[in-house]
Amino acid sequence: MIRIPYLDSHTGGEPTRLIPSLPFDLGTGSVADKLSTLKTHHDDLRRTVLLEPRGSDVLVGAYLVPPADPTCQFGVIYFNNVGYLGMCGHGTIGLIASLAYLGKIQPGVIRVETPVGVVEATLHKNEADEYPNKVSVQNIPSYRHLTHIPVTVDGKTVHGDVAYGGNWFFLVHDHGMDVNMQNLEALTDFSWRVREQLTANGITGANGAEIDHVELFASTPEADSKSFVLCPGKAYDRSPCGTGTSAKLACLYSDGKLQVGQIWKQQSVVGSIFEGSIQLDGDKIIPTITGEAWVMSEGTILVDERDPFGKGI
Ligand code: PYC
Repeated sequence: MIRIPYLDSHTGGEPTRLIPSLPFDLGTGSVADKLSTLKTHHDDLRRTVLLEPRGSDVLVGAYLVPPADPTCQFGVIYFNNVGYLGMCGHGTIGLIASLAYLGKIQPGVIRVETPVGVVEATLHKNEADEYPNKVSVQNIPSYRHLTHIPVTVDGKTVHGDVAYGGNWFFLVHDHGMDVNMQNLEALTDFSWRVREQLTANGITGANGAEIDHVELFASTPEADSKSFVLCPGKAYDRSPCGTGTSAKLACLYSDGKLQVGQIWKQQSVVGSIFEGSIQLDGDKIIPTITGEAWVMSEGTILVDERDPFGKGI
């Protein structure tokens, strides 16, 4: 029997399953190198941790790995039901709150190496006795790559911006759909078809990068904006999506609609809110995303070698 300890949290409704130690060694390279070893040699662990019957398409996983960058305390690799993420905002908030729960960190600044760069998390002090769970994540430089790109789905043409916030996003405003929980099936279907059209029409991020997240925006009286975010494996993000909010902030800045130091409140389709703000880095922005995470389950994954579905369906 293989035993793998885990700790589950959620950030604004979006779960993160933290694997604090891997059952094998990934060498001494950068976190990007470790990701490439995982992809080539250990992808069955991703499937074991996340897929049914043990997990579900909604879960995002986080492997805690040693950083190569000497300025970082931790390294992390995020993964989902279909592969790996460059960065994950809700996941980093969940990771930091989970490390606080485990007693591994105190309030303050924690530098984390991801496959796409170093992010700086601030764990805020808590008034109560419980573990601190409010976290701000200073993300990697983010930017808009393409503006107002038309995409036609079933004869209806919508327009979207292509932007990077640690993952690649297509951000659509003129979809005309209700962004609410009663409309999840239609939102999922439409976003998926937008994504298919991006692929069919060769619309990509920089250097041909696949755009694997679609965001549909709407207005709300409870925040500056509300969004539905479809993730690469067809699950929707229950949180406002940290990397998606970073992409949104990059577009707002490029449009002259967001200034340095201004707070932007982004609400998810389930109602949770992240606060975002920006600093500048040349013609890119450095977004900071703030949210809260709650630990909700801890245990041990058991993999019985005889189980035909022990490594996922
Ligand atoms: O919060 O960045 C995020 C994220 C990406 C995919 C799911 N959540």
